Amino acid sequence: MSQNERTFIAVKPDGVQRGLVPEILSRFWNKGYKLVAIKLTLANEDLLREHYADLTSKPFFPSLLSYMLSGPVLATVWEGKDVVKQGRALLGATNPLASAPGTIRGDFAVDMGRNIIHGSDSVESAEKEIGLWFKKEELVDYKPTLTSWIYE
Ligand code: IDP
Ligand code: MG
Repeated sequence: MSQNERTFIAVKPDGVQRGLVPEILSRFWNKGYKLVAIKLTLANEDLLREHYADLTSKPFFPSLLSYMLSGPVLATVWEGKDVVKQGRALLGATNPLASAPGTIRGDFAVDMGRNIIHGSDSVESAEKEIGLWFKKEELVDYKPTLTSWIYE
């Protein structure tokens, strides 16, 4: 299992406005994952149509679009062993009412349409999403000093 696996995690506009950015970053940092890229940004419709390409025909897509356009998004990329799957576990189920307590959505959200955070669902989606939200030069290459305390 590669220590270089990457995932795209975004704090959605409600998570940003509710001041949950530090809490959410802490969960990934404290777990031991490496932050590779981070920026506060406004999405646009073209980007979101690509990001959510599999959902454009869903009845909730128009409200998902306006939700994601309602304020800034904190876009991040994290790296580490099994980070895609583990990241989804840190997030909790899509519907916060079904997310276990202890997960980000389980602890901080109630509604599906205000579930505060996005995480890639596979290594392939992660690659696609990182490419959509970040330029290559925004992904920072460095070696965290804690690596040998996190990996055997
Ligand atoms: P995910 O974010 O857990 O990967 P997806 O099925 O990819 O879930 O859906 C993307 C986002 O669309 C969800 O996080 C949620 O905000 C929204 N969404 C999904 N299903 C519904 C729904 O049935 N009603 C309202 N919003 C939904
Ligand atoms: Mg998804």
